[in-house]
Amino acid sequence: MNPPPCTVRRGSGYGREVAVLRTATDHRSSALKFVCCAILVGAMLVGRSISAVEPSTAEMHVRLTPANSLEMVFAVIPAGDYLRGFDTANRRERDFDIIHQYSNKQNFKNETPAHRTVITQPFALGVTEVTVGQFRAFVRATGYQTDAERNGGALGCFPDEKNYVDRFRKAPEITWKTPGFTQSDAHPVVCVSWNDAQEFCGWLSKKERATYRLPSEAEWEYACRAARSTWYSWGESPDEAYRHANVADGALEAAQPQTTQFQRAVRLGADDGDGAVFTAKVASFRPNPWGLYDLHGNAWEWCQDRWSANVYEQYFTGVPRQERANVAVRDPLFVEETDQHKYGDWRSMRGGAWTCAPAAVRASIRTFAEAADASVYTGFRVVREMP
Ligand SMILES: [Ca+2]
Repeated sequence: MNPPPCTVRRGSGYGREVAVLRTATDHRSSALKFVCCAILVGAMLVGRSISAVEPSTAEMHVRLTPANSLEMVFAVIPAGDYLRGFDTANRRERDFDIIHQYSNKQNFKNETPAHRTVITQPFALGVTEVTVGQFRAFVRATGYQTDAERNGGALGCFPDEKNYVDRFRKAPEITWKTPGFTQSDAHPVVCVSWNDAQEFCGWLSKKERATYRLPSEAEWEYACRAARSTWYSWGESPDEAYRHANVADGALEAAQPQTTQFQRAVRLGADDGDGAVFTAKVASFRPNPWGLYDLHGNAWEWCQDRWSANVYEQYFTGVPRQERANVAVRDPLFVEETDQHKYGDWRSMRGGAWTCAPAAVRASIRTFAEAADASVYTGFRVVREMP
């Protein structure tokens, strides 16, 4: 059902992996295959120039599926490879100021080192986050009660609290039905836990006679980037965020003064922003180059992985500096229980939310919460496995 546990290939294995991968993708034209092979051979001859194979992924054809019984549409994401994480190699210090005036390399530690990641199987990813209406269909069919409904509510947003920290606190009245702000059936469901997402996927899998699950972190970032290695799938500029994503903007600041106090990347005037104070209806903004909406912003999205802050560093443990460029990770999915998991089943989330500055909706940003936690800024989208 899920991708196999993470495996790491080192040394010259990278080139062979890519060669197999290209052969396995049979939907591309013969001409393109020829170009890929030529690039690959060329890369091997000159000493494995990883960047040389990157453009081929951008050319991949991404098709959309017909809607399923919940009106969910999926983008069929081809197998391929990409550079996962935050690539510091070509960054200058002033680049960090573009994102956030107080940022430095330490702020990005759990996103580094960037590493070549190979996705060996195509998968279908929901073009939008799961909506309130879709989650309601699940609840109506099953009578399911979410973790928040059973355990004292979700983390809500209380703008009247003077202390910024207290503005986000757990309250029994905060649930996916009543998150504290108005939502239609077309908004992303929030206040749902990782456990709730698992239950939704299990129900949908039986209903549709297909396998639905959360994406791995690696699949999520691969789809988000759509073959781009920039901060965002639209490029490097946070100034363009308002056209592509629902982030903490002027609308939020106008409605809740001081809520955006950590938001210094873009203008916050009353007329500046994406227009959404809280969640926005899914697909309200521009899709990424592979036709996926709201991967940046709107709601944090649960991923299948257990959380590990230093999992990227572990891939490079013991690898000599001169061989670091050869590290390639194949279908990573982190499932180990580390010392941190003594205190809870911590799970990864990606993409940022309506509460986040553009700095926190970058493709490589990572965070986590406990599997039973639910909040007004967290939802999910699902993968449908390919037959
Ligand atoms: Ca917004």
